[in-house]
Amino acid sequence: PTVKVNGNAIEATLPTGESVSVHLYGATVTSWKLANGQEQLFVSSKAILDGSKAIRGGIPVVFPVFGPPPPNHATSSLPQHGFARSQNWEFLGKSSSESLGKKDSTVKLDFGLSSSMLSEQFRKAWPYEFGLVYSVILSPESLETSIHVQNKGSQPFDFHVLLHNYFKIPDVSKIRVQNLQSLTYTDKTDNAKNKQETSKEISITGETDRIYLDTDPTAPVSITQDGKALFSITREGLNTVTVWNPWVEKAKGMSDFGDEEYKGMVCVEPGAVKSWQVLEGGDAWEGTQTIRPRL
Ligand code: TA6
Repeated sequence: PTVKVNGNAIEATLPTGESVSVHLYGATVTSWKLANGQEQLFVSSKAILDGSKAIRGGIPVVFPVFGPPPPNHATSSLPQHGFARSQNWEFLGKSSSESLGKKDSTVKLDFGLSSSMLSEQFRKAWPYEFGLVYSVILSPESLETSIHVQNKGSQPFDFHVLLHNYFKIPDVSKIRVQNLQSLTYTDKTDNAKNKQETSKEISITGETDRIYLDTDPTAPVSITQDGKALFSITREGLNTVTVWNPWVEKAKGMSDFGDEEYKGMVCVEPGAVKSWQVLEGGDAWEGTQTIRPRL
């Protein structure tokens, strides 16, 4: 694999042609291309990449809180979705390994964010000693991203984590999201009411913002078109899956998102956001997603 630094992004290309690009701002994966050069992730044409706002697209890392922080909580004065996606991470290095017996066929990029790197504002808002290591692993068969959370202090802290995948799709009216049937979900477009998913596949016909709870992480959640999987996601340690499309009105309301762009994207976001993960001082926690593209 070749790995190069391009401004504040790290780019890796496999001998087989696949490539990935990771912005140090938020350790946000902003591009994942298959060997045929086809881009798999959606990044808005109006995304802000100068570090003044979370990148609208790719795979933002959400930590330590998902959504608007609750009142009377350690995260209360953090911005929506926490600080991880809005801080510069450091590139810790690369390693390559083999997959399916082929030497050097995959590449792993590691990124770090620790409490000492936080802005004064965020450190004051959430004064815990922590260390995050985010690994991005590219192979010809998949893109895997994994977040390792370490509590480096003596006090326990609680957190959410979520990998906010923006998938690039040809036409939102033609895709379905499969394998969430019979799960309970929180419907953010309907006063956060909890509902049962009765259909075998979900179509997107309007603003959609649902947090599926207690998923079987080994059951692939798939985004399909005409019965073929465009993406399949399995997880470890991430037992919620959020499905989001802003649709017309919310798209118009986002300055870093084109009015029509909702038609070419869908977010399917593995996370651990049903309840607070509690991490005792000195302990660590890890969550991983593996995304398999249409091959
Ligand atoms: O993806 C779920 C969600 O929480 C939506 O409710 C919407 O707010 C989205 O995240 C984007 O949030 P952002 O803060 O990036 O505009």
